[in-house]
Amino acid sequence: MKAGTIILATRNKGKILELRTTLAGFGFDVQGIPDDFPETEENGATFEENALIKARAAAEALGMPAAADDSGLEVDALGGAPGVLSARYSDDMPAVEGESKDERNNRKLLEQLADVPDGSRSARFRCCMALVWPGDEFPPIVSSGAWEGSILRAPRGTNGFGYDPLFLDPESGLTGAELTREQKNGRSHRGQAVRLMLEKLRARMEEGKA
Ligand code: ITT
Repeated sequence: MKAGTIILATRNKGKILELRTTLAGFGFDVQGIPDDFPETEENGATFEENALIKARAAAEALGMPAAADDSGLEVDALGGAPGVLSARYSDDMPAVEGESKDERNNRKLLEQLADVPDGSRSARFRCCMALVWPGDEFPPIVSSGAWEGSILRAPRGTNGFGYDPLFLDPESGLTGAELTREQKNGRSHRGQAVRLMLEKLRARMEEGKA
């Protein structure tokens, strides 16, 4: 396979913004999934299973290589929750009018951690990426990344998406939502995973096996 067209199998606009530049820089023509593409049920037990489920569904339906990311936040004081359920974390809470899903997730996280002292709020973002080809000629490429940090008591910043305003990067002292997109990509779980995926793909292409 040459670095041709690749489907980015996600509906999350934040992920698309972060991944598109890196993939385009590698020479890919990046396409999203069509608006009417059916929702894929993410019933895997791990980030890797869910990334493979999403990428495989798009690759087979659209007949093109597809990359998907499954990611989430693991909070130590919550035993690793919300983990693979990060996107659906606050689905059990009534929505406040005008509140986005990300805002509701963040509100629940702050409520759950209200009594947890500052020194015990460690957390990490994890991301698993899968690149899948249609058919069974080429095996999938899977890569992952992790970004260590801690959870603040109030949101800071307006960049990024999801839990970024509450996630403090210890090296910079800034939240995921205060870092620029380039700074976040340089250190984030997703930045690590996509760079590793591209390294593995480059090695495959050099062997003539992709
Ligand atoms: P797709 O399945 O369509 O890709 P999604 O948003 O449902 O979109 P996931 O199932 O992978 O994606 O859920 C990821 C959850 O973790 C979601 O709530 C995100 O907001 C959060 N998350 C993942 N990466 C993040 C990041 O870099 N910054 C902040 N939050 C992040």
